[in-house]
Amino acid sequence: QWDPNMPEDRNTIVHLFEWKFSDVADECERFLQHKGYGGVQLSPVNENAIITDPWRPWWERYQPMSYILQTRSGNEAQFANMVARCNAVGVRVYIDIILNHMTGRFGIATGTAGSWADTYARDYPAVPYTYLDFNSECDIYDWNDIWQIRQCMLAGLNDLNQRNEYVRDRLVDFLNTLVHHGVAGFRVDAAKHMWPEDLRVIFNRVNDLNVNHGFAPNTRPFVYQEVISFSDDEAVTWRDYSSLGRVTEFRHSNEIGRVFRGLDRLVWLDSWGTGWGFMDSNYAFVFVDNHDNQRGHGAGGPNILTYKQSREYKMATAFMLAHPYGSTRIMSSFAFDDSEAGPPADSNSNIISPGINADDTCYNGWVCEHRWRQIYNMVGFRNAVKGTTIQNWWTNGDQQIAFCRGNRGFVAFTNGGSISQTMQTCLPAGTYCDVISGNLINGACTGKTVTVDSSGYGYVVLNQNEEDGVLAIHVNKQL
Ligand code: QV4
Ligand code: CA
Repeated sequence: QWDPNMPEDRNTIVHLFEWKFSDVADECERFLQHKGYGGVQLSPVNENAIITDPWRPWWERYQPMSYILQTRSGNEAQFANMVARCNAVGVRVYIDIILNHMTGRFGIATGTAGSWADTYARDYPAVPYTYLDFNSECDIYDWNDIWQIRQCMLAGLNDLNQRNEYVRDRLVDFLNTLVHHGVAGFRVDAAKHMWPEDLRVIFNRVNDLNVNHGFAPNTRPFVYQEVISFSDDEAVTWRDYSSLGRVTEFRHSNEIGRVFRGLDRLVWLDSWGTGWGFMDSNYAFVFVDNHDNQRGHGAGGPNILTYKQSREYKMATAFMLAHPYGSTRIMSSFAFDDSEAGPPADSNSNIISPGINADDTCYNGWVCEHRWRQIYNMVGFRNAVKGTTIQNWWTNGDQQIAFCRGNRGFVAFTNGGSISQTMQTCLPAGTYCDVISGNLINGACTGKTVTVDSSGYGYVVLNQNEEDGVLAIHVNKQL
């Protein structure tokens, strides 16, 4: 389904890429619930092949060995504990599920739960799967050929046959185990490489969400499917999957990067969404970057913004969260130079926990974009303006825009030149704390303020040399 099953006063999933379960649970309790985040996306939770060349790359988790819940993030007991703790504080859990394939082909593989597989023979005794459960041993070389995309091996990964009832049963059992533990939905890896009619059968057999974890009876899992497509003329597009759940909108990621890199003008953002060729908002799952394109995998490219371009990245993220288009996700990365490198780990290759600084940011190699003030405060903004539309769109005709979200929030952006003028904020009279330049702490704003008169007008100052080219105020942060 298309609804993420979050509490009413929450929004946005944060992808805690490669985090350990125990750290995720702590983060739900100590941070995410307080900032209004609605959920976390985890890295794949089922057993993966241990890759040693290169040494323990992040992408080893996309090579399943079995459906045993044991990875470098933790085991089944730790998983169950984490989901329960997050649900208890209203933060939902979404799992990255790999239904399309098993491992690559490199001889005998050993998994993170100790399982064994013969990858050339396609023998995975820990499931068990044999060669009978897979599609052809062809490579995808023609990306205009629907049959190849679905029936051949993506990146040389042994391609499961989802038409096979035995395979369907194994996949449904796996998903039902996750539902039993209290997850709220799934990120469907490589959905483009599976037939929608097979996915429909599989999803329909998954149980309703677990009422013991606070879900209403008959609630279906949220589904967001990874389909990379940039044109509706491609062989496979979002339209093939939107009846099953949401679909990743990679054009959003590419275009928002292009705009905030200054390669397009903010004035054109008035038609953001379908006006830019994107899929309908009700189907769209959006993000500024993801774990692939931030490092040149998947649909990477020069436009993609990451934490490495922090000013532009924060501005793009603020725009995404201020705009009503789509269901939103924030990437939370570990720092990397090498695009293959795995997460911060000790000398025994155990993942190490993020350290937390006094100013909420992270250390130990974790970037924690979701803990940047400008980002988490815009999650709060999105909660405050829920259900409203854009109104009073203003622009200087070039690289400056501002708009209201109903009478609940107001935001201004500059990607060139300073703003200093009276504007219609649509807000009730009062003094508001700009949640980009500061925080409202004990009734005082540590950043800029905007005083709004009884007609909704306020004097907005946003200089081009400020740390961030954004100003955002909303009804929940009034002095
Ligand atoms: C290598 C050769 C192949 C050869 C094969 C032989 O490159 O030509 O056939 O060996 O065995 C890794 C390596 C890759 C290696 C492969 C198999 O990078 O070089 O092939 O393993 O051993 C991630 C990484 C991939 C990685 C994969 C599995 O991005 O590099 O492959 O994990 O470890 C398309 C799809 C889209 C996909 C995207 C990356 O439409 O669905 O490519 N995105 C998702 C995930 C992504 C993940 C996968 C799919 C696969 O977001 O993270 O790939 O689960 O756009
Ligand atoms: Ca396939």
